[in-house]
Amino acid sequence: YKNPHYAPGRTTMVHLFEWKWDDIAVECERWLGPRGFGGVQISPPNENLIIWSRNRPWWERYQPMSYRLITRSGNEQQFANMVRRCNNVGVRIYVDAIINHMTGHAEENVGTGGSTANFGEWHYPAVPYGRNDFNWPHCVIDSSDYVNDAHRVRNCELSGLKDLNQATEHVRRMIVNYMNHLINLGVAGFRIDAAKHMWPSDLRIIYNRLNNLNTAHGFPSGARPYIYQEVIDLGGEAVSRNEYTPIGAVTEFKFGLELSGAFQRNNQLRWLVNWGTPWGLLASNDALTFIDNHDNQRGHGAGGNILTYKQARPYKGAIAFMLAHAYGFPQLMSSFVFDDTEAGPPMDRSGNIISPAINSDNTCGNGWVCEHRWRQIYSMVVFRNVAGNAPMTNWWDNGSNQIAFCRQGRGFIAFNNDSWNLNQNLQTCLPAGTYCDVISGQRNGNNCTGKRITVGNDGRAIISVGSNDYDMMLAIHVGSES
Ligand code: AAO
Repeated sequence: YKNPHYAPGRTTMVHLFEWKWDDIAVECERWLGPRGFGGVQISPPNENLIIWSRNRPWWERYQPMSYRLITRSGNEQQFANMVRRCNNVGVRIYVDAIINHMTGHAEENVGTGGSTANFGEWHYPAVPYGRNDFNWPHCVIDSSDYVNDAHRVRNCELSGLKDLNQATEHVRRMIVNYMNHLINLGVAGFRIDAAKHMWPSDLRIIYNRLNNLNTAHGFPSGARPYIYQEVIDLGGEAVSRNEYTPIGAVTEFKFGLELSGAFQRNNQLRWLVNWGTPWGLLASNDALTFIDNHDNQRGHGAGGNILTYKQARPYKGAIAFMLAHAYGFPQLMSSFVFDDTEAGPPMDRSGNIISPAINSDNTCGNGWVCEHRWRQIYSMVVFRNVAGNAPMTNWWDNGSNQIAFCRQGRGFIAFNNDSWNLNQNLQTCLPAGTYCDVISGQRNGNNCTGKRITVGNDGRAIISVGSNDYDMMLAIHVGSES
């Protein structure tokens, strides 16, 4: 369950938060496939409660009404079409699976597919679920439970969302049917929402009942779905992330928190010399890594001091470090613009999501940020693909916030987060030649729109990153010769 089954040479997925299926299909074909992205995490595809009383917040997608594939993002036919078209261009689809609970929102009662429920009675006819499918006695998690009561974290409601009992055979069967339906349609894996709120022993049974990935979509025979479980564990929790690594990968929330701190100069970059398990991070193979996610970029979940698109310069630095370093399985966030932390995606007055516009410089409009279309970010996806399994070597730092390292023979990167210039003769571990920095510009035929770096026969080059440069890093790799 720990292999994302990316197409050969691909390494990185992007969360296209609240995108429509038709838009994702074209994005795979015109951008993600050609640029070497490995996959897309999509918003939950199952029917959710419509919440007009809060002007259709983004979080209504986390209020399941049924497992029918019908949401603001599209219907089942559009979903199937997206998965097929993305797989055809080597881009995998990962589903955000909400299997811990059902909607518990008090004010409304109609789902995106027209289904209704009576949650006061724990009755969800469109699945169907009834009283016996939930945990009893009824209780709601309070914040102290996270510290000292694993039982309540698993068996009480997460903020009033009706808490399914995954020990029940009927519940297991409904969940497995839902997930297998998605696997048959060609998805490559799942984010398990709120995994810490379910017992690992129940999850193991559910995972083991999942089908192999669909060979008609290009997966090898016998391939298991990639499973990454959302477990927020920054330490001091009654529920530990280590309870979940035996059954799948886990979202590593410490990763983005620590890198956000470092790139905001709360910690010197030189300490990143031993980035990885010595920092208390999960084993690399177990870790789904990211800087921000859809929750903490707006103060939900493990919020607080996380870099986002709103602090673009240090954010791009942190993302570049994530992608240049060998640790973990990286995921990029692709956001819509927001000030109100509850606000849903760009929509018209009927609540239909408005598609992103694509500008001539490849960036997005219509209220979409599209971090995955920022040059400094998509170029680093290529860097990571090119670096492959090459070891990290030749760490250099200035004892402060200037660092550099190689991915032996494949790529080289330098960062300057100090308030003075970086000017050094450094080992790049690359074959001699002239390279185009993929951060300040890009290669365009024999032209380079960014800085040119000349690597000598000894692999060394003069590296300059000014403290006032637009970006704080410089990156070159095999394939960026110019
Ligand atoms: C909405 C309304 C609620 C209403 C509810 C029911 O906002 O007011 O009561 O509906 O009608 C999302 C939104 C929720 C929304 C929900 C349903 O974020 O606001 O509720 O949709 O519409 C916990 C879970 C984690 C969860 C996170 C948000 O453990 O699984 O809360 N994330 C996922 C999704 C998320 C979604 C759901 C789950 C539900 O990614 O989008 O919710 O499907 C501690 C615990 C964490 C806990 C946090 C939050 O964290 O450790 O496990 O996350 O508290 O309470 C420091 C600590 C850190 C601590 C944190 C916050 O950072 O180190 O451990 O402080 O105290």
